Amino acid sequence: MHKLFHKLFPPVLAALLLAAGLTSANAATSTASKPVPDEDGYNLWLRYQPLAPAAQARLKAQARSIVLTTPITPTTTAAVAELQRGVAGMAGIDAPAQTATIADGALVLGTAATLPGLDSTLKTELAKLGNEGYLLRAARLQGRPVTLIAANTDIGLLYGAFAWLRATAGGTAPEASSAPKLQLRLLNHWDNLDRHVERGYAGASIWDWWALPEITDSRYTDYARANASLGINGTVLNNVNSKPEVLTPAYIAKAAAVADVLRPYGIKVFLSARFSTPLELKQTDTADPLSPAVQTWWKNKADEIYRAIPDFGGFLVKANSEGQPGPQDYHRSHADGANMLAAALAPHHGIVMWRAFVYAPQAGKETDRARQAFEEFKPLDGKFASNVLVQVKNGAIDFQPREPFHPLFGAMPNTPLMMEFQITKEYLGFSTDIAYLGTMFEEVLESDTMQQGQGKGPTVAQVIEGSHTLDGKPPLTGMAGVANIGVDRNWTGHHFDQANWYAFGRLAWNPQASARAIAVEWAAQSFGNDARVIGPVVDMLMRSRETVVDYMTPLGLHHIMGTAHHHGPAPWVNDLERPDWNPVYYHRAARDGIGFDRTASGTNALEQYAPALARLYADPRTTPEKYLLWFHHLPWTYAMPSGRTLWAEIIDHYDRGVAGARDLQSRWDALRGVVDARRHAEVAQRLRRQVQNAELWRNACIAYFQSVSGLPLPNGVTPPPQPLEYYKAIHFPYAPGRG
Ligand code: GCV
Repeated sequence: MHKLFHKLFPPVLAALLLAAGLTSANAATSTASKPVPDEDGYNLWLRYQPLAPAAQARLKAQARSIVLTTPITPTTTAAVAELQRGVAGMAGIDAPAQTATIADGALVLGTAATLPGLDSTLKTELAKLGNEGYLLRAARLQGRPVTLIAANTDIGLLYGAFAWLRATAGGTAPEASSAPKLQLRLLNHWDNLDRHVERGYAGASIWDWWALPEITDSRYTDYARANASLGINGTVLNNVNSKPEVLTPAYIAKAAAVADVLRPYGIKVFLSARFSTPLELKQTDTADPLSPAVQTWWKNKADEIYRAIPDFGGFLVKANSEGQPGPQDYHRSHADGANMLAAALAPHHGIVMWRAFVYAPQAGKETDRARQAFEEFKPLDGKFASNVLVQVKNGAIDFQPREPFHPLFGAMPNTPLMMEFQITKEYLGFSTDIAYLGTMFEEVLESDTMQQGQGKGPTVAQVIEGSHTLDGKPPLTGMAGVANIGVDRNWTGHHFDQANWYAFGRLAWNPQASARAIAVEWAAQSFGNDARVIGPVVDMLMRSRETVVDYMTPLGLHHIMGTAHHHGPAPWVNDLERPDWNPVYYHRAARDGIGFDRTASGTNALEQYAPALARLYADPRTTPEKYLLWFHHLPWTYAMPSGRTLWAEIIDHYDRGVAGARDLQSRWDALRGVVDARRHAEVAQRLRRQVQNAELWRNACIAYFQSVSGLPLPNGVTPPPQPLEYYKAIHFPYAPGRG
């Protein structure tokens, strides 16, 4: 061990760092002086590669030492360790860490109370940043020029350390100060207790429930680092399609072991609770939320969980949806169910996230599926306990490549609504196709709900930030992302899917951040601060999702994917048990035209939006083209603004999609030799698959829709190379990720 390390570092901190395996000496040996080797993607955006000489010189001058002025805790230890790791990697120096002397060029971490001689302006600024914000500044302390990482709490210091490293790695000026706009920034793992991940395309679950609690994988610490670097502060460990066993003592102990690893990084553990747990465990004879025995059971269960996990976050619940049990089984409402659990958690300051993803449980009783969550939840506005959030998917159907925002946003001003995005790409090409979701999340968040009139907001981002509430009380706020993480070496299956985890985290911190700026940050950290790489990678990211929309579901088409696994085209499917599981239900293509009439002449789902928006979208001429067939059933010959017929426009989009996929491929090919060989080859393989996938979608959809429209292909369009029956015969019986 480095002697200087022991000399300058107090023994307790030294021991903590050693235990974490994150000493400066370790870090210094990592990558500093070696040529950039092939990468396997494990380090995500926390690569800390050597900077260019001028940037290195600047960094060396800013981080001659790392001075911690607050007490040594697991969290401040993690912050110092990360800074040492980053500085070692990027500048090749072993920045000594210490707790006392502030010297010229020190990187100093502290709070208003511990930073000696902090000027009053900075103190005032800091006071506004809350428990998780941070301030980064070149300043003078005790007359010495230093770089400050200041915050009000340990976790703020950790976030500040990551923010400073991010800016340093990306060659950008650090944000002067920042605080999260949402309180809950959560990953939702759809991970089963047997490690199968529902809608998971990156291998098995990282949570090894069998090995826990005695054995904790070192990957859990790296998971925590990656999430903390984005400000993610909670994780729901198990699938919303939950099992009763997860609330038994054995599994609570396992969850507690994970919580112990994540705690220093500010990440709380939550569990998905199955509503019928006490009944299924045979500890009550009903799961009725109004039964005193059931209420007592949940109260005792909450007490038991908090004894094991004192900072347990709370429950996520999927109830009366897709066969899951819930309060409606007892003729009680969603609010009755949520409030009963909330009462059990309230003494411990736990919360309930109650999902609004519901649609009629019995076949034959459905209205338009897009209407159903609103119909069930809107009447409950204001009826939920104060520690309940209603968690709403971004759109009313189900994580489609494109959906208009969910009409509940803006329609429940007396209920905290939490956004649920899907980071894993169930409907957007799994982990073979590149689709940067930052642009999709941004499109949803910046949508104008028009509750106050067209152009007057609030936007969806403002709704979830809680700025819309009628009573003016600060509500609970949050955003959840269905994780795309598994045990694949690179965590997400596709190197580019790391960008989706990254973008989710950054937008959960600030829902009004720019998807492009986030893409630039990610590219710089993941592939190197090199304009030859950043420009092309950012271009690829920014055009990728629209490309996928073009070759899968252009112009507002939706849910025409293969049955159950949701891979590949299947617009012809019409024989599933429920009408609203069939693609034909969604596209409604017939001889007369295509699209779902959700205006007053159809299901009138449009009436669930604010009047200004409903008026605008009632007319196909004033409906954004991207949502056209979501809201309107139009003749194939309908004249589009481009001058084409609708039929020709649909085909044009499918052709654009294929051209877009090929374009992604050629942009990536041009980066051979600039990006490390291993990641280049791995992405290139997947891009070949993406082009094939795009061609399959294009050909199958054109063949099918032509069979319905009976129209000839417009001049110059290449006919699908195979007859429709060929595409219909393609099956993917072992596609990954099914529920
Ligand atoms: C966890 C969709 C998915 C299911 C998922 C469900 C949900 O239907 O296909 O796998 O179940 O959404 O969000 O609950």
